[in-house]
Amino acid sequence: MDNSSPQSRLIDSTPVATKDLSQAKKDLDKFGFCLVPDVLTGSDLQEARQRLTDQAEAEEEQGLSFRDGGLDQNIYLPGNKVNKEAFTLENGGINQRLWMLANKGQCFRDMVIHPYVDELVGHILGNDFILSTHSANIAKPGGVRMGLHTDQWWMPQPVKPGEDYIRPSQISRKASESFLNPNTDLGISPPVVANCMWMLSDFTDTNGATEIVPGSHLTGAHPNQEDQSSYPIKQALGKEGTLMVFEGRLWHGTGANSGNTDRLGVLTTFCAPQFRQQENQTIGLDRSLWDSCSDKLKARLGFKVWNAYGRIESSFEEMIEPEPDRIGELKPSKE
Ligand SMILES: O=C(O)CCC(=O)C(=O)O
Repeated sequence: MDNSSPQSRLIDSTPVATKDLSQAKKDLDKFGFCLVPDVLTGSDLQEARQRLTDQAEAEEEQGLSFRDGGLDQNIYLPGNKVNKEAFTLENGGINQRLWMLANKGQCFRDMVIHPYVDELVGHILGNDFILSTHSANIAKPGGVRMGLHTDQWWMPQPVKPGEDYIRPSQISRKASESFLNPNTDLGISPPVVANCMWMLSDFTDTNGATEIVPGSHLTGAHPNQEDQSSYPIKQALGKEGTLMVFEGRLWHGTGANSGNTDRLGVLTTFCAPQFRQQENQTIGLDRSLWDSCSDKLKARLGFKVWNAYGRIESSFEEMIEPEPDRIGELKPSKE
């Protein structure tokens, strides 16, 4: 293979799960992801699994369930508009997604501030990262491949000085030419997102373990959404309790579940503090939880001001409040 082609950076193997965090960081650098076994064990694992399955059942019962991964789901309407009605069991959805887990259990809030997250996500993003999405994906029997994508599909590609570029707000999930076949002589974009997959059940090659392409994070390219048949796709396999951390440029997606058990995964996705969170954690946080949130959790949720970004009034503010004093239209007392 041509050594300068993006494909030459792909690696035909996966890292061995390790509790040695310095090795895990090397794996992140080399493969784009790492696997840490037994991060959740015993009652912690049991509690997280129970909380997730109870919440999932209740959301289904109450008509709140979001389902994707169905073979016959009619996701697009004419004109490429997303069909909002498609994401239900009745309309062919299989995998159950749960959103805004910060509101749905202490065990989920604990994941956001876990020391391994500080270490491994911090290795990718530096210390001040914030929560982008906290969701679960229960990959159920019959669910199909999600398809490879990156978690920073919106990140502008490097350009030559003066060269035309895709206007940042026009970047689309369907990668265009400069994303599919980038000129890597210009360098590649750094990771600005990092994702944690908490395996609350075993992840196997039949129950939908996450598909990944090792080394794809260094290609500068994004995967083609139309045809992925030539990519050397592997799966991130692990025992229950394993934490997989992967960086935002890695090509990945949910695998097909051809087995007969649910694959329980929680995805805690972080971004650097200058980027927009996918779920609006600051507006979305259940206000009754505020007093019990540690400063560290508040910071991760996005309440901490970063270099004057995210503030409301004074740029010296360090932490914003969920119900801040707002200064409205004022008039001087003597007019
Ligand atoms: O469920 C998985 O294995 C990965 C999910 C994913 O890539 C996504 O939701 O963007």
